[in-house]
Amino acid sequence: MRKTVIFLSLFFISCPLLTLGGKALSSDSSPPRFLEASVPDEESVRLTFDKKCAVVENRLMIGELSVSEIQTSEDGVITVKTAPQIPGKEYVVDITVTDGAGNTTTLLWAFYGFNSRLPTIQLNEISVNASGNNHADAVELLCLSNGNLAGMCLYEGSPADFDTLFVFPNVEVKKGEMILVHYKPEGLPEEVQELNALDESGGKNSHPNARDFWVEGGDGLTGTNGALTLYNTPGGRLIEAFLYSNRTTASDTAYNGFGSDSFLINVTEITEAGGWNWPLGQPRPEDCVHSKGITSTRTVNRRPNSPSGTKESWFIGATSSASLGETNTTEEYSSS
Ligand SMILES: [Ca+2]
Ligand SMILES: [Ca+2]
Ligand SMILES: [Ca+2]
Repeated sequence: MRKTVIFLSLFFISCPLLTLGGKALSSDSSPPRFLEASVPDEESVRLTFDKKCAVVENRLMIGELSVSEIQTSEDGVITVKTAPQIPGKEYVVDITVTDGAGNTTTLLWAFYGFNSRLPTIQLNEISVNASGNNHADAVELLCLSNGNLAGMCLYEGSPADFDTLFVFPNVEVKKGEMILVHYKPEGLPEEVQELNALDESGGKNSHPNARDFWVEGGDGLTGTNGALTLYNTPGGRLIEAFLYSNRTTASDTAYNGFGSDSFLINVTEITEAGGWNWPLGQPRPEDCVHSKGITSTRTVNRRPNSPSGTKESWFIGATSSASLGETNTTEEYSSS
């Protein structure tokens, strides 16, 4: 008989599994192995193990959410029907399953309540490499429909390798609303997360008509080579990616030309999710948005009505054209 205890968090995908093994005595000594979990809709949670198993009596809790039904399948899927989840609220599944041969596995798995009302939204302006009196790294998002942001998240990197993860709170947004995520707060009391009015926050680059959020402990975005990814929920579905680089396959050979292990991990994960267009079919740094020429006042701007995940949808704005919280410039920077 073997017992396994696993703590898993959807928020910290990269954390190591904590596995506590017991004594192996019987012939079938392998405990059910946890494979994956997901939240298909606002009234269910799905856990997948490597073999058929059942929930041990009184060993399933999902915070204060009541459970109405548990379905198990031959291929190891356990589907739990719950009371309606609150969008964006953090819940923890605490469950012990058994394979019927005395082998059990205990799992703690954290997730955010399903949000069926995410707005259509895009990355709209990116400020990296910013410094000086009135400038700091930030990401502007544009809401293309009404909705609620709960649980949506922005990675500085991608789920497999990231510097920061910002999870948006439960807040209603309107079509046309702009959101600013600030990556280098100064720790000022006026830097507040704008859950209600749009003019609540002060702080560098805050805007009275845009919704300001601050990445706690953020130390800025990498200046020349990096990835940003927007997901519907931590570790969930990729909404959009932004990749930028000043490298080329001619200038760099390390890590397929991307120059660092982390960057290549991001590129690979985004590519597998179908999040970036590679004209030659394989990732090359020159097919990221070219970062040479970006300054505090020359930010990277999304072209209106342009598709996701291609460098053609972005351009570096002319000097002094940064427009965080406002409509993007149409004037392009020319290095010649
Ligand atoms: Ca504001
Ligand atoms: Ca950083
Ligand atoms: Ca703008």
